[in-house]
Amino acid sequence: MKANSPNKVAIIMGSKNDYPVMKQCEQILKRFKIKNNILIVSAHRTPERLFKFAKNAHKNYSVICAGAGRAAHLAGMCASLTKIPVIGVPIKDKKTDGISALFSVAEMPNGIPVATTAINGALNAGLLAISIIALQDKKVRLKLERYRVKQTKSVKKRPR
Ligand code: RP5
Repeated sequence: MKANSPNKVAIIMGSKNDYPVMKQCEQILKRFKIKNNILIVSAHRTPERLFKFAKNAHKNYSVICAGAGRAAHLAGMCASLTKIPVIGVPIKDKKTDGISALFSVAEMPNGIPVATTAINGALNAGLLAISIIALQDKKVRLKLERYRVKQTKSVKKRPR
């Protein structure tokens, strides 16, 4: 990562139909006041857009969160074209349960890593991006600590 890389996250998805899931990533970043840009970039339907985006990503972003369903090559292809961290979100769509997407995102060959969340795990993708940014940004680190404390306190001892 370049020293002057902006603390901005790219949220990309293969289809506008992935947005209801990827919105959770957007919302958690918003809560932490982390800038983000949301784009539709499809590995299969817009390969040239993908190439241009990923080749230039390091100039604009510090992390990429990439959600896709079915034959989900988006995160892996991005990772092959950039050195900034890529977090892949396998998405369950109308036709599939998300398992094919999970394997497509998780089963990367040695040398090109993609951090993979659970199926539809867009919120955790956002939190992981926040953790990465927190390594270099003290304000974000403190917010993350407060978020965790609040979360812990919100868990009741009994279910009723
Ligand atoms: C993937 O195929 C997309 O990420 C989406 O999850 C899935 C289906 O796309 P649509 O046909 O709904 O646009 O590339």
